[in-house]
Amino acid sequence: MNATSSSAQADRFLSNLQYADWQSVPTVKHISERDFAENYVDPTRPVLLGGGCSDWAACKRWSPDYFDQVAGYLAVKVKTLESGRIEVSTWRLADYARFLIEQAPGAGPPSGAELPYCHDIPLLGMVQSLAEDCQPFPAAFLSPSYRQHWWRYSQFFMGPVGTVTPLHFDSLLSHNLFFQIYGAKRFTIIPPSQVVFCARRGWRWFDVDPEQPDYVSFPQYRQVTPVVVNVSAGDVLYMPPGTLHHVRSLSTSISFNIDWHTERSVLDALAQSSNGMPTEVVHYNAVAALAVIAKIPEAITFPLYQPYLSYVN
Ligand SMILES: O=C(O)CCC(=O)C(=O)O
Ligand SMILES: [Fe+2]
Repeated sequence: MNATSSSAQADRFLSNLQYADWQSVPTVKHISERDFAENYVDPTRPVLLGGGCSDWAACKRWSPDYFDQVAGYLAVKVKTLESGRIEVSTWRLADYARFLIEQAPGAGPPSGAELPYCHDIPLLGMVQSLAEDCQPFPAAFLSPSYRQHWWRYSQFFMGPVGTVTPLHFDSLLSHNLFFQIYGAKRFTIIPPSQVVFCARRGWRWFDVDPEQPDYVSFPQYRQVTPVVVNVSAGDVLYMPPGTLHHVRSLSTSISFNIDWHTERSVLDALAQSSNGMPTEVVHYNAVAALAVIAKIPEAITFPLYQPYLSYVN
């Protein structure tokens, strides 16, 4: 695809997705489900829920060593996120935990795109006791069809200091609730309205590095207003659909997220189906619409949705 057709595609994407053009991320300490829905989810504004999950047993228990103990036998996918491509290898979780424990004191290299990162795996759906560590869980923050088995929809991240997830938005154009359990991460986030200035590549990745923008190659990036949010253990970050995010681990880190749709977000996402959205993503969004809008039972929709949780794109 040449530069002109790629930016024309991004323009169509931009004009269809009419989400808030926020310039800051407030931190709130206590928030009701109604406040969360009315002030953040409905108007598509990000928010940091400071200490939002700090009471969970997970925040006391989880560490690389804990995962060795509770699920060391599991084989997990580990990624290296090189610019432009994702390499995947399989590790025993015990070996990966050992790697983290041995690696931690050395603090790792400053730029970690080549570090092995246990990234985006549905671990809470595989080990039941992990969800029990996350109580009281704010299930009412999610749409009703996700609440009963929220852990099935979660994606887990564990990695060393210095790992980087390059700039992207989440494939389904879903809402994202991100739980930081151990260690800290630095998010650089950009509203979806600025997507056209960030050198989009394919469906959801971007060539600009927000930590060191190359203004010669990407002069339009000067118009972007990135917001840096430090997310510490016990914090919860909410990102609205289409938020561009670049994520750096500031220490050894353990986190998980839940991508979920509302009626509006899934319809908005389906409206992007002809704008370069991969066929698989159209499929998973259609399944989400069956659950969220048509209220088709989870027993039917979840088996159709589940492959999304292992889908690398
Ligand atoms: O924590 C990371 O490295 C990436 C997180 C992310 O991209 C997400 O939650 O969607
Ligand atoms: Fe993401």
